[in-house]
Amino acid sequence: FIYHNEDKAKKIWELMQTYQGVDQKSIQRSIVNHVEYTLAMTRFNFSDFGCYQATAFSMRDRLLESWNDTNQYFTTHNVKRVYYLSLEFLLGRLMQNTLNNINMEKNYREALLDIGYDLERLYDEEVDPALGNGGLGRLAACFLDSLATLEVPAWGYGIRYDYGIFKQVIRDGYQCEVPDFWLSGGNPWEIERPEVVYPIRFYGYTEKYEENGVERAQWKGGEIVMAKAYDTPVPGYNTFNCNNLRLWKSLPAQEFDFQSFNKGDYLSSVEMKQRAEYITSVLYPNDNSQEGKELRLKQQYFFCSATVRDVIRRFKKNNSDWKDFPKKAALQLNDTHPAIAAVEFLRILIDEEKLDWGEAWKILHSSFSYTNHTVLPEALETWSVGLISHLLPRHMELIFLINHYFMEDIAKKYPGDYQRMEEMSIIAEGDDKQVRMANLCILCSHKVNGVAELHTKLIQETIFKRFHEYFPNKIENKTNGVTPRRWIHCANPKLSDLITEALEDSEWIGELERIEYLENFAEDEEFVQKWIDIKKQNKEKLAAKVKEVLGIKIPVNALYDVQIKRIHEYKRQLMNILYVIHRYLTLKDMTPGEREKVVPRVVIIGGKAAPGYHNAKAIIKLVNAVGDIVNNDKDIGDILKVIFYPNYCVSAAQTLIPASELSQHISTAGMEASGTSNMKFVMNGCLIIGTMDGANVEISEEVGEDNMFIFGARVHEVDDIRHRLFAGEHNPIGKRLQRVFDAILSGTFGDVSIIHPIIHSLMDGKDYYLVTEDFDSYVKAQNKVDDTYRDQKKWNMMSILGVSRSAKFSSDRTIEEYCDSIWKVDRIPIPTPSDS
Ligand code: 73E
Repeated sequence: FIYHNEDKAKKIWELMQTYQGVDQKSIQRSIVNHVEYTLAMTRFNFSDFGCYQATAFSMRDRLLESWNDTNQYFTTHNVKRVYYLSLEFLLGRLMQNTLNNINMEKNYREALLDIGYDLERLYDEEVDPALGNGGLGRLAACFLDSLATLEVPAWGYGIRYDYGIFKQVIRDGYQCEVPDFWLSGGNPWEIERPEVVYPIRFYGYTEKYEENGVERAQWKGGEIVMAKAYDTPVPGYNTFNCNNLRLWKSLPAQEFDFQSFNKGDYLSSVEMKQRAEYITSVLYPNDNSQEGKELRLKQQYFFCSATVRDVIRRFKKNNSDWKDFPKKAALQLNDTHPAIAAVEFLRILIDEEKLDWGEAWKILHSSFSYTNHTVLPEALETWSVGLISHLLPRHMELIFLINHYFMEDIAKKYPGDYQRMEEMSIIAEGDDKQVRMANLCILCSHKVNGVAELHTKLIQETIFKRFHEYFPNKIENKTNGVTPRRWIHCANPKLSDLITEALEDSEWIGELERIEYLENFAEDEEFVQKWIDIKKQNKEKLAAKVKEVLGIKIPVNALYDVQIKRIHEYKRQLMNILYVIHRYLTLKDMTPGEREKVVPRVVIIGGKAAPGYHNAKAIIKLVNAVGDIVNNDKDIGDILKVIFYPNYCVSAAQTLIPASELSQHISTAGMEASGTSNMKFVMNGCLIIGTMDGANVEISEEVGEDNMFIFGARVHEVDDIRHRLFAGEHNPIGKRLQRVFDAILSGTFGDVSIIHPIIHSLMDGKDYYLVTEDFDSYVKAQNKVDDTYRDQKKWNMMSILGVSRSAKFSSDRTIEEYCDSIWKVDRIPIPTPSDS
């Protein structure tokens, strides 16, 4: 070699600098290079989409530098890493976020403008990568941003689905699902890693053998599928550090099964190949409910096995003593979906690394931890013993063993308490024995966390009560958070600039605690006027979008009232639309003069229903049907508009949230674990109407109950009320609500017979979600909203106070808490090459 390694690295860095300069020419050169040489497009005519792709490639080049250096540094310093295992990452578009994080938005905007392209238009060319259902997947994405920003060595691991969450199209008021093949135009952000592949086994059998007097087992036979890695760089805000998101795609083990080929069974060999690829083809579109299909379990194991192997390989590069593993790796399970990773890890330690049970268990237990996101019974995962034994025979044996040792401990501590043993067992007995994945996760983890204070208290006292008694320090709280980079700075750039102007620097974007100084401006007239103007501009932008998408004109001077989230009975979009109908009927009773005095409202509801969730789909139909009547009623005009916003997704949220003035978080108390959009709305100056549920409780503690519209039964009252309702002891339905039901049933909104069975159940007291019970206090809260909105000074003050008191809900705070009390990892800022 002519150069020593370091000299060589320096020389190459200098060469790279000639390519990666931050001046206009360098940026332009790299973009045009990609137009001609990566995309092979002609410079005489490339579309906005072509320009978007080339720009993304040029940005990826930059990211790769810091990404490579970061990983190199972490490896040579043998640092502890966090691994966030999640079946879902709801990333949203990457270009704007990336430019902001690497502080190059201005440079790119100017460079592009100079060659005739508008950066904002390019943002809209990007497909929204939607590899998640809702809050759980979006939380994972916010965590990635905060981990990188806080310079924590961390990798996300997940699945590279060919099809993300379906696109929602509304036909005749009904939801239709259209596949989302998000990769059709290529994905310029990812790097394929053909060299990072692992064989993954399914089915087969276990073989027992003896080795040095010890009985050992080996898993054999079955089918092999390959897992191939795809990496997406995750840059932090205002740091050179760049983390990684590694997603796995399934591939056949070999192109052709030559044996069947030679036997003349060509078609079945191709079928095998397709079966392998099928594993990572589609994201299951259920939020907060389990789909117990074999393919889902296959996805889970496939991704967990590849991930665990990858983590172990990285560990072994620098370490030889297994006892050090927990000092080098912390694996976080995002709900129970990746639970099988724990068993796979144990299997590798015992069967392949030949550790004894005690050692292996200790290593597993000190490195794994688990987040619970829901108490809804239909979402708590169980898998039948039969299915696991068939698909993963060795894992089933290990689960039985884990359970056996645990049951021995319980029997020792509580002799004769069979009820307790039954409750705590991983196995639910019965004709069709089930594995309770949450129990498995709790046992395998040193820490378990809930996602908001109320939720954590609930899991400690209800679903995990016995575990909390037995492991009193295990279950703790980590209130969710959201990244202010995407949810203020990118989504609401004008608000971001105003905050920066008021605080006289932009550091709040990376340290949200600083935003509290905004409180000083809550009554500053000049500031408040700017605040109002920004909201108005955001509303105009949304109104234009609604016009473009739905052809409906919505007034800008109305109160924008928004509920956007997955459609679920517990989230009570039904209560929202019932109230809207009540409002409509009340308006119809009024004289034109009276109507003029009513606060005009635009009610927007958006969200996807799981394709098999009949009642949720019925609610969507009702909202659309109500919109059809109300929006075309000449008596009503602009005083009330009802919009079902189709295909709600991350990029839609980025337009909707900054334009909202009131947002609804109205789940039945105790049912929404946390909610995270509530936090985003507050950060964008929107007021909340909500129940004392999930993180709403903490939001009310921070911003003050007076600055929110809180209503409804409290969590400790819910069980009794429900019991009363179902026992037929319910109060008669109030007059207002009865009138609403009558209007629906008599066809005021056309044929909405799909919702009739739900309405009839409510009238019969079969009201599991307490819609009828909470309706009156909801109406009261809504009246208070109107009264407050009339006092614009007060409203704006509440809005500004909300933003200035939202710091707790930054995911940076959440991640710091995970780092300190669960992962025990340090912040590792890496030096930029020019420093070294
Ligand atoms: O309250 C939200 C919470 O904010 C909760 O419903 C959601 O997780 C968010 C982030 O913590 C959630 N999603 C799921 N469980 N909880 C879930 C369950 C099964 C499949 C997909 C998602």
